[in-house]
Amino acid sequence: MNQNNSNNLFQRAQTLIPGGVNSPVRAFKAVGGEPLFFSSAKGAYMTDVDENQYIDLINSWGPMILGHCHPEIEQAITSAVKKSISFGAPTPSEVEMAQVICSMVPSIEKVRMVNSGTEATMSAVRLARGFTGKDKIIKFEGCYHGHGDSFLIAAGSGALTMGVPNSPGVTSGTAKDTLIAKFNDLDSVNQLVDANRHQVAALIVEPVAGNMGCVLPREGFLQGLRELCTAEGILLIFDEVMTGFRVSQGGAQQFFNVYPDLTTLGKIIGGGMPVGAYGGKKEIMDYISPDGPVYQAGTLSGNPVAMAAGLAMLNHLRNQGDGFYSALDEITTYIAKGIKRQLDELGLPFKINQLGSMMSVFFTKDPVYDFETAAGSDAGLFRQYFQSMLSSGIYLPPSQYESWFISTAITKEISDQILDASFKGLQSITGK
Ligand code: KE4
Repeated sequence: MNQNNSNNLFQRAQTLIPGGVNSPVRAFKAVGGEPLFFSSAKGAYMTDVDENQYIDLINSWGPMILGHCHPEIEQAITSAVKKSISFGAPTPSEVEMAQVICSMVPSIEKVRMVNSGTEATMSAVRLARGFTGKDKIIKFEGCYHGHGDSFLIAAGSGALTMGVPNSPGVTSGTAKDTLIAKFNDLDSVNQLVDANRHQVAALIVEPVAGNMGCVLPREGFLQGLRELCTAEGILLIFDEVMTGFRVSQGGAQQFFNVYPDLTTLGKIIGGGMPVGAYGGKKEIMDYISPDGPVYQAGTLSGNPVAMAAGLAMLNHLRNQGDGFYSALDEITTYIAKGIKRQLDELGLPFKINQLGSMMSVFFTKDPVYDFETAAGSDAGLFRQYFQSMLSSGIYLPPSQYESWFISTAITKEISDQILDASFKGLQSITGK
């Protein structure tokens, strides 16, 4: 495929932007080659600056669950922007957005809007520390909660992809207050709690991990965290930036019937615009300024154009009912089963993890249930698979440590194109 314009843009971008990208994972470092620059997108497709068209299985890392430029989202943005772009003052759309989020996410009684998932998780942890008066937090190896200092210890996603799960620049003073447990391992959490009794403010977890590739919670794991946190006076934070409105209308907490004290949200709630949020029990949320002492603020928080996009998205999801999520699960299962058949036939080692419209293909013979088993997969094989799919016009996440995201724009016909490209690529890799 001709990539000349992308390559020229990348050369220029690297003289102006660190690594030529505004988020590291976009740089294709883990899969080789140079990143593509895109000019337009519609439905299941994105078109790059060389007029190559791709079926998109990243969907902006989750937000585009309805596919690109859905008419309802587009309409909401264009009509909102005719009235105002930003006030920096309260607006009706923020009240409506808070109402919709509180009505859809079971554990949220009050919610504060911010501008990214990172802001949401940073704020939720500060709130937990302020509310409990305790300093330490527990996170899980391989989970990613944005680039806040407290989280860049054993972090997943781009931090892992770039080989810096423990980022320079995070002070030892900060790092000492972040304790690392193993995903799906309740004993590892108990050991940390025992060794840091009465010092742990919060435990933050991706209820379905998406940042070491897609890794599901084992039966009883989330419930076990809930019971442990309740018993120990530790606030349980579900980081649902990725899973919120993705795995069910009420997110992973509704899907698994386990309810946290605080929830962080992002991605889908902005409909593609920069939006994050954190919310939870009234008694905790009332600890946030201006009613409470814990400070958090934002110039563009609740921006009216972003709220319009987010409201259009959430109202669409709310009006769809459960059939919406079972249809997404069905098409994702169709793709996963098709790739499974191909890998079985060609004799490659693999595990496919999937929940609803999140999935990952790991090239390993062992089950993948935490960071260590995810890291045991063959990244070189993934790299070949990624490049073969890209050359066939299928745009996968450029890292083994990312989840694929299926949108409602992916029809059965498009799924068959994905499977054809997959089989062609796997045959070229295996020479069969
Ligand atoms: P943002 O600050 O990127 O909006 O959200 C951070 C975040 C928080 N929590 C979870 C569970 C997340 O998955 C994320 C961000 N996800 C990555 C994709 N794995 C964003 C892509 C990127 O970093 O470019």
